[in-house]
Amino acid sequence: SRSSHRALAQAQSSLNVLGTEYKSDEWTNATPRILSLVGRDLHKNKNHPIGILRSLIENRFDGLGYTMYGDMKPNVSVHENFDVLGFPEDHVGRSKSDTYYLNKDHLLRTHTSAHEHECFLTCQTPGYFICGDVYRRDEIDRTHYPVFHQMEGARVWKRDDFKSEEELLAKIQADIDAIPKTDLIVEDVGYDPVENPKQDFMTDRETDLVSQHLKRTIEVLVDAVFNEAKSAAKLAGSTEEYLNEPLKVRWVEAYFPWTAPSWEIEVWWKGEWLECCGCGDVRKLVLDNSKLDNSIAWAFGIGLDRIAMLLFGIPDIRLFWSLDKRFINQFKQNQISIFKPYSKYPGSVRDISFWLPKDDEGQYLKLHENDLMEIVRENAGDLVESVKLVDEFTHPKTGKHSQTYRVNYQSMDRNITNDEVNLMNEETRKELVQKQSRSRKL
Ligand code: FA5
Ligand code: MG
Repeated sequence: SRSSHRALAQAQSSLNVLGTEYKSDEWTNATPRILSLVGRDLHKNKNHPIGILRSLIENRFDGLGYTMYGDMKPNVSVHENFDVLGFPEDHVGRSKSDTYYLNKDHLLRTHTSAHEHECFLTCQTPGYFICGDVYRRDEIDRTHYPVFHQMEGARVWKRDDFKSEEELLAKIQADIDAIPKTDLIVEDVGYDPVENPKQDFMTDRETDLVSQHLKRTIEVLVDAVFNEAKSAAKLAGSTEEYLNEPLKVRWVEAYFPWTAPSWEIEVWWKGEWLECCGCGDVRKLVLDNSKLDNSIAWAFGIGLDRIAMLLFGIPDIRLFWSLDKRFINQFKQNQISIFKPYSKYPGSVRDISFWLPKDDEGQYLKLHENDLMEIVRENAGDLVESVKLVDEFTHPKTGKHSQTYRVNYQSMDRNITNDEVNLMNEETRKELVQKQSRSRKL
């Protein structure tokens, strides 16, 4: 059965990821199913929506001084992914419930910023882009998948390259002037000097110019991508209202441990603000430990999958991973085309209810939602469409606590049988019982 496969894999003393051996320990939680997705490299496939979106962006920045990286492996150290970027020890991103660990010192990168340090050390051009697959333990629904793709960008100015501060500022201004103009409608809140402060090592003028260069660069990216999305929708015959409106974006303040000030850009799309990219001026700590101690820089990171869903009209994020020819053959290099559904297969719903176990002190143990998601995912893989908490109950007298989750099983490519669904659901139920008795023993 699937759960005994998993038990076996976890009992193994090491994991091999893209040729590197990792000795398992109590932090190891990357499952065989997740590891089987490492190396699929959708971002390297020029005929796949993710690869097509990547090319669209990279082509737009061709000749503007950026090295394009796309081959960096997703198995990285905790040091690269968190420590070197100044993540505090207690940051939730570091927890086993959010991140896939290979062992206590290594993990599957949770963001492409894991390579910021290395790229700052080695990149020979003023800037770079990195595209890669990233991994996060998360909920299961139409827009969440444990693997998605990010594109990172960064740009550096070395003070030592200039004779004076005036010359440096003039150069950044010239670099801003060289950025193509867009006709976006932009709303910018600036930044709060207390909540989202600039850094002392940068002057006001430097902060202002570096931030302008950052924002104008991301606006070019957003303009290219979303205007392309509009053209594709029009070409496919859509006459929706939003297609005739100018594109609206807004800058909102954000927080990242390795940038200050920090922002996110949101795009007004079909009646709602869509969060698409985090960014900011790189913190001194990161520059210093990357041998850029007399430099100023910006960085951003954008998620590709949700944007590709809009661009290609893809209704469910799982489709990106489909090997069905009816999906794969619809997409061609450098072409944005609207996905034509080949069929819709019925879903099959099962509820799973359980009482939460007590610990030795008589406290009810909490099940982390991501742990439940992982069990369902391991047993059902891409046959699970969504998992939702539909009911919670605390008994008024005993204080006993119960939860009911609703699992929708549905394939993008074929009909699934009741027997199949029952089997997967039963495996999940059994594993929850095992987990419950294990946690009682702890
Ligand atoms: C980051 O990952 C930062 N590394 C971004 C960054 C880079 C900031 C450099 C500053 C400097 P965040 O977790 O917000 O930030 O993710 C960035 C983008 O990835 C989001 O805006 C969103 O578009 C996308 N994203 C995040 N989580 C998911 C998910 N579960 N599924 C799909 N896309 C996601
Ligand atoms: Mg975010």
